[in-house]
Amino acid sequence: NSTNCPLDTLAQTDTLLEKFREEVFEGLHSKPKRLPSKYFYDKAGDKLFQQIMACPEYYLTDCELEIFQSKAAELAQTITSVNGDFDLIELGAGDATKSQYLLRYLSDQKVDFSYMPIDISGNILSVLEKRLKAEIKGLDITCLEGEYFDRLGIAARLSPRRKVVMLLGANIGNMEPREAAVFCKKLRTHLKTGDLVLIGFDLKKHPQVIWDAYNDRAGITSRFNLNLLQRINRELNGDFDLDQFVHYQSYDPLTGACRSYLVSKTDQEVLVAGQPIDFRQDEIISMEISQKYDPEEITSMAKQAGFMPIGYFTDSRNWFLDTIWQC
Ligand code: AVI
Repeated sequence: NSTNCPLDTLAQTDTLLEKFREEVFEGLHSKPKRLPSKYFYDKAGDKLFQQIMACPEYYLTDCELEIFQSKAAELAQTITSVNGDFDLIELGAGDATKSQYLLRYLSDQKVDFSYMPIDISGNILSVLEKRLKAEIKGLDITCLEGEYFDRLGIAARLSPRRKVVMLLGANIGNMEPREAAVFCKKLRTHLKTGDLVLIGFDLKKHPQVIWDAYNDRAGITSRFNLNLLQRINRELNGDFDLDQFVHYQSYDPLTGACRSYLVSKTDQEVLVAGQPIDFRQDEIISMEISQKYDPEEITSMAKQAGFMPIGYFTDSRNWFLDTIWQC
């Protein structure tokens, strides 16, 4: 656990900051300009995302919560249908809003497992660890701060037990479909025969429902996007004027791509770490994709990556799908 060693933590913070700087410059020098949405989640971004999840329009969390609350026993049954103790690894665990129901169920059933949440936000992991330890007596938990595959390698070295890897919250939707396919193949190479993955996908549905979820009336999604400019100001010595950019969201029901942009209101020059970046009026920065899928597309992605789907769990409206794949 990297939070135990101050020197390691400092070195890691330096590397993460350097990577952030590189990726921001790469994105702002691209045509069209883009910024990686994985950097939305600093302390302020974590808070804004919590607020998004509580928005009436943002159905995703409620749907997946319903699946975990009402189908914990079925999920657990599928997971334990493969023999042996296991490590339950959660990629991008956040505050474990959904997975906690599965953790509680498995603990109540006296199933032997350890929980290993992986998240890029050390801040959210320390909150999570404290809360889960208090709420689920005897839970064996090891927090791993950093990028998914780095930490997955560490998890494999920490214990020889079989792995059950969860990627919930439609996090896979924040990758371009091509990248998601590559990600699944890479995930497969980190796992052994018999290991499982449990992945949450947001499904295609009425376009208006999707569009509304990313255009909440309270404007929190807009602030969530703008917060990345604020983060660049703070961490990379930038001078973005947040009032000079506006959030714009699109959803294409043909492809399932739901995309967010920031649009420059004027011609302007912004300084980032001393370097000038020019914006024309109405020029966009592409911020995030939240891809929506058909169940058929999901099954084909699983098979192409070398997984066999062994369970499909949906909410009562069929808006969200958690699926379990076996290696
Ligand atoms: C974390 N992720 C799955 C969210 C989503 O729905 O794409 C992030 C988000 N962006 C805007 N609202 C929520």
